[in-house]
Amino acid sequence: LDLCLHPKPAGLVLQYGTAGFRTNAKQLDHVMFRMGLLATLRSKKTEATIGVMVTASHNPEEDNGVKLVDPMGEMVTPTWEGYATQLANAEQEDLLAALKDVIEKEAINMSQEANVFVGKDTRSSSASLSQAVLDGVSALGGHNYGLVTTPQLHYMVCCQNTQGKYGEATVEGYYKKLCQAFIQLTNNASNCTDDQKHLSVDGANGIGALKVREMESHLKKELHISLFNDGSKGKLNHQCGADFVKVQQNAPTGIKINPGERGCSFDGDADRIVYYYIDSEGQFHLLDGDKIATLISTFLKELLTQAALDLKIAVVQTAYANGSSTHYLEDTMKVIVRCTKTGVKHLHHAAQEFDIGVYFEANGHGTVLFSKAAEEKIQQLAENPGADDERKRAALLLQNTVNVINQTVGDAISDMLLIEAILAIKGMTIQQWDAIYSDLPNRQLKVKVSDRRVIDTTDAERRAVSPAGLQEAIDSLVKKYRQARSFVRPSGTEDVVRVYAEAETQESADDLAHEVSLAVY
Ligand code: 16G
Ligand code: ZN
Repeated sequence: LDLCLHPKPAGLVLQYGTAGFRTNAKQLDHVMFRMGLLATLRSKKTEATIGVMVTASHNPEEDNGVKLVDPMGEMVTPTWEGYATQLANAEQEDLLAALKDVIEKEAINMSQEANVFVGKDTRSSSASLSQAVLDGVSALGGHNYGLVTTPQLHYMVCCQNTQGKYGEATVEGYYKKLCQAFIQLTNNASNCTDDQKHLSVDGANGIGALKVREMESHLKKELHISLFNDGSKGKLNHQCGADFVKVQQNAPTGIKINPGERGCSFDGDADRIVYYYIDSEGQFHLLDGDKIATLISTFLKELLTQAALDLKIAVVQTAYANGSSTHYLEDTMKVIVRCTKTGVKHLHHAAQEFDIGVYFEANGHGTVLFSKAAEEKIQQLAENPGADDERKRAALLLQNTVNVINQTVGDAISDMLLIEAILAIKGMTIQQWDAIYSDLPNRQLKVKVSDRRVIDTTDAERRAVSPAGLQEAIDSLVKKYRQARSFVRPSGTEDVVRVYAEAETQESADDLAHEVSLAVY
């Protein structure tokens, strides 16, 4: 193995952040090579298959990034995030020492075999960068999946390490499992018309679009998808995709959608999804991660009641969750709600503590986790010949729900199939779904400061502990408005401080956000 391949530009320092490494693609060649090396070590250490995904998600086409996937398809553990940063930043002459350091600290048996799955998105830089990863995967066991969505790679890593119990570790296997479960679910929606089976999908000109095309034949016409921004002409994430729609609160360009019809947008690596419709007055309505979490948890809770299964269900959110969603979930739905720091790994971890943990970030990243015990109880009931019909029907629906969900990570394709199935089964329109609760008006702002790290937060980022006086200032501003809430936090992906405010009216939310951003300086 030649460590001089893919040399590092001297002095360049990057950080393995919430979303792995992510920056302009030109700066990433050496990082990719070194992540190939690190993934090999991680594989030897865990004696399992490790994933490496080359993507920069919703970032512009010029950027790229890389993320490691641990054996059960989850985000790599924090200690190894630290190793990733150390390896990426070691100057060329120190690389060998940095590698040896990891090997020693983790007592890695270098004669152990390694196996690494590599995937990439559709960015123009992804081909050469994923090749750099493969160059670093010194092990013979490296497997290149080529173009896949981020959640597909997570899924296949999990399948591989559970000896196929979670499914077959191929893209075909993924479509088969999810679509079969989807079709079983929609069999319970017999009076669903063809009109109701129609959905417009904005693929963000990314990998998700390619994969929806690949999947379509498996859907057996149970879902009619009109695909827009399929990558044939437009630029990745440019004026389209889930992040654009969420931030702009507007429809993506390039989509054609009639008043009242459902549309959804994926992000650039298809691990986020948001829904929307345009009403007869031309007004745009967004159904974000909070609305999705509410729909899914309501559905699950109803099924648990019908099945008379005593399983504890919780919804995990972040501080960005709209206050109305939290109220609705706690007060009307009576489910447990937890709040964690921003970033998928925090939500995922919190959701693992319940029988059924539904987690969603407002930006549309989320999934549902079922404990082993919960899956077993559901299965027992579904297969129990003596159970009464209503209970059994509910258990079968729960079983197919488990199978349509990608539990390794938030997945736009899987979430879309689940949402479409729920709407079909409940005979619910997107307007009815939207009307479950009304969002409080809100505003997000970014503030440039000289050093964003001076802001330190607690209570799942809802309160600032430093600099001194900031939280008191926010508290007194919030008191001026009705139903108001506001918080600030340093971004984990950009050199800015983010400000969030919500209040009874849009004007109040805007004013509050503005005033709080002045207090941040
Ligand atoms: C990353 C996170 C996402 C989070 C966002 C926050 C993962 C896979 N992705 O994209 O969950 O919402 O960062 O960005 O964890 P911010 O720190 O800049 O607000
Ligand atoms: Zn993404």
